[in-house]
Amino acid sequence: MTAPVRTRTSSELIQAEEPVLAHNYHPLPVVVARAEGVWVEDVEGRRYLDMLAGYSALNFGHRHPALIDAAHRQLDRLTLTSRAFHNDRLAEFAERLAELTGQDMVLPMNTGAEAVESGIKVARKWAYEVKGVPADRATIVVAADNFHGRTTTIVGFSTDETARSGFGPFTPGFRIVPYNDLAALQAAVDETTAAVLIEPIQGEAGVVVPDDGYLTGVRDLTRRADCLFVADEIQSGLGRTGRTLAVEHEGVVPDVLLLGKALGGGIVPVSAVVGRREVLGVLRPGEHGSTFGGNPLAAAIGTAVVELLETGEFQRRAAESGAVLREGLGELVGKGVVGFRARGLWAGVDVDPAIGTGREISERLMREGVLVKDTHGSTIRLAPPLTITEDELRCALRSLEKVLAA
Ligand code: IF1
Repeated sequence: MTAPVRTRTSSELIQAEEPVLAHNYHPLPVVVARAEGVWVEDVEGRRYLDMLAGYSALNFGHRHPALIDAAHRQLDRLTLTSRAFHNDRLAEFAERLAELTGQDMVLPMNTGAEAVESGIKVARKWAYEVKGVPADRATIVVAADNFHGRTTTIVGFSTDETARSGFGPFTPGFRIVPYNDLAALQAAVDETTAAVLIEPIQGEAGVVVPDDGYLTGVRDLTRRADCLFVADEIQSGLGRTGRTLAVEHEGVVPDVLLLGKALGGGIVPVSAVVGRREVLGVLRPGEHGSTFGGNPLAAAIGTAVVELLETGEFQRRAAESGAVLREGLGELVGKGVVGFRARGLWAGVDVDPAIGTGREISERLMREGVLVKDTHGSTIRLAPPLTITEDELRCALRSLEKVLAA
């Protein structure tokens, strides 16, 4: 008779990880065991408001019924074929995603970094085959303080020493300019430029919202320079800022969109490069691929995610609840908050360092039953599921006020 499975306590589980799990994170001391909607529960049954939502991968909340149902139905039919064969889910996913984003073609991948890497490869191939850049001379312009993922090529053009030191040598062909600076961008673009790759709002940098007109400027500048505007909407997209895509705040249509995180509904990794036919059309059989990219389970869940976004309900809630969030944060300025940036249900909150570091604030909030993540210094990020109610949002803001006043 097998020994009864003794459920280990939170602290036992945290200790058990230590010798066997790579220490590439420093998680808050909370061990989540179950979740629903905006609420998570730890091993001992304590409940927390999840104000991080998996770094915006849980836009629809934990285990949204429509998404779980789509996953269950597909699990009982087919999960993986590889793309050596067709599957009966991928066409609809690609059609619905292209329509939702106003683009022509979809390249399905899995993680955000894979979508970024695939976008870099496609932009370079477009530069050589369509723009006529000499072989191996293509350049891509990125912004300082960017975050696009953790592969060696991507960290090679990061300006965050923690993310890149010790991982060289790096991939050449990238130019870094200050974010939100059109003159600097203009100076960096030339006949070798394949693309400008930027986040419409910089997430890890602390939810940095560029000046009105910046995205329009990038659009105009890249069109005049005959290079691609590649928008990384992996975190800012899919309802987070109150619109389907953050670029919609300026009515800008990039040549290529990179999507991920919430595209998988918080269930499986789903990402995609979505773009114009002239760009994604450069790929021919055998030139790019992925074991899991476009798998039927991912496509079924991705289609259910697109269906939720087609209603406009989540974008509307992010815009309406986002107004409550902005108002609540405004009332905390001068009471421990020294500044904040917000768009939709996404905010970077700069706390007075005298009160504590972002990590210390996160730990105090955890003890109040609210889970957040610090970014840098004394900035914390707020990005709850878009399903959060205004009462739950006010509850989280009251906890923040209490922690700041302590
Ligand atoms: C970590 C935050 C960091 C992203 C944008 C691509 C990716 C991300 C705009 C890559 C991923 C995640 C990665 C995770 C923490 C989180 C994050 F900003 F969202 F908080 F790090 F900056 N483009 N962001 O934000 O997507 O490969 O992870 O699926 O690495 O610690 P991925």
